Amino acid sequence: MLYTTILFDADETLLDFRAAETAALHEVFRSRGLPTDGEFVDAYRSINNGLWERFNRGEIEKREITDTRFVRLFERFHVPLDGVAFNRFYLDELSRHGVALPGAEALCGSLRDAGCALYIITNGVGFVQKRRFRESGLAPYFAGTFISEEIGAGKPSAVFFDYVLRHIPQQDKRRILVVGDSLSADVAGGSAAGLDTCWYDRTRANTPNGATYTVHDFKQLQKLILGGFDMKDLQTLQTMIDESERIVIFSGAGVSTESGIPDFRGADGLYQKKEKQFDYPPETMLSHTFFKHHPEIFFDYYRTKMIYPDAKPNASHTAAAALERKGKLSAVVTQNIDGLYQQAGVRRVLELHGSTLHNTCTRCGKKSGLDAILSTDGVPRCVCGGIIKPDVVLYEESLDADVIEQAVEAIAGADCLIVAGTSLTVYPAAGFVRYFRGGRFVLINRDETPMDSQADLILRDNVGKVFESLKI
Ligand code: CNA
Repeated sequence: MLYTTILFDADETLLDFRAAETAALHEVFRSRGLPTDGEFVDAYRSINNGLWERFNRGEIEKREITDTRFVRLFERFHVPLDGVAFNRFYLDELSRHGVALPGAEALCGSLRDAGCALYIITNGVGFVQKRRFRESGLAPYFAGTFISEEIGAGKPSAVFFDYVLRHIPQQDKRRILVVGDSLSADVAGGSAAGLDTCWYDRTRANTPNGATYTVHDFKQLQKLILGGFDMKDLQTLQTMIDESERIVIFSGAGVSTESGIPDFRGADGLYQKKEKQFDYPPETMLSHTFFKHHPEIFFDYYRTKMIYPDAKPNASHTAAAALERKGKLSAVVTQNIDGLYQQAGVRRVLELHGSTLHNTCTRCGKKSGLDAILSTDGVPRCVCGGIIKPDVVLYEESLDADVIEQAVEAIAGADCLIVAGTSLTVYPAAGFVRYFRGGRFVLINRDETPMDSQADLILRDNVGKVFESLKI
């Protein structure tokens, strides 16, 4: 479990605010002989929502919402009542309606039982939110409640989040997750405070957003928080790394997905997508025979799907560089062709499948860089007229014998083997793992692999996240 502290927004995340608001409005309007539905209630909602949005953008003070929403409504409909006093009446009624969303109590119970500390972070009126929260039955699962009115600032302001962070025991920001339904208040505020965020997109709006994660239901949220690696496993890995002197990292496409390069077989991998613009499966297009017979289609696919000149290394690559600087890494043995380890500063990278950064003329053998592919259209040609071929190992081609020898030697001599982001299904590369004889065989992968049963330690999570959490 990576996140041990969860900061939950209240309304529309755990509490059914819409139901509470509807019931309270109905009650207060009815008791004063005002309409309880139709245009009158719609107008209230639109005034109120507009004010909240302006508050979330920092344009108005919280007081302006509560002091003016009924005043504006009554002005519009010529109701001779005091809107400020009516607001107090309404809030008192609202505080009696605390209804948890279906499944919220089970979620909070499972998170608390797993050892998570839960907190409420809510924009709202102190006594109303507290009472509604008590009414909802969720209060016993929570270690604390932070309400904007009591702090003197609300989400998304830095003042609010700084206050919360100063008042919770967890001081490692990487272990804290903000969960909420509002992109402007919860996601924007949490991200600005340097926290990971989870947008609860209950209505499946699927809006582009800056959240670390998006979930649509509590099941997904529970899996996200509890399904990742355990802190105990992270500590075991940390100890293994601390005690090792000849670490080898054996990696695959999964270490680069967090840099925006899709893998082949993962959930969002190239093999899962229907390639509308291409008539052949990726394995066929990336074969030697296909390159020879259909070079135009090969280069079309290669340029569109295999080259990512703007990709930047992520924590998996920079951690390898840090281990090497400390003298603890013998080599990175990778199936990747993206050059991201070198970009992160790793010096000993054994590229089993070559690299997209290097190319060779099939006629005169002249070497060229990525530019030879990027600055041309169609089939790239050398000055001699020959076809320029990327130095990547295509299906049906053999691996470089010298690279194989070095890789096998590094793996056989390692005291810790970290296999990361690979399905371990592409041979002969995957078979090299079997040369490891040490006692620390670690697998970091989102999906299961055929060698899970042989691993001493498995962390089933995002590999970048795991490396980011280690102290190297
Ligand atoms: P693969 O078969 O696509 O498997 C990738 C594995 O990584 C899957 O099991 C995923 O579940 C897992 N995974 C994906 N993202 C993450 C993540 N963030 N954290 C943890 N696990 C994750 O890829 P392999 O490397 O095993 O297969 C070898 C092929 C893929 C080689 O020939 C490569 O050249 C080729 N490839 C390389 C790149 C690249 O260079 N970045 C990209 C795509 C494919």
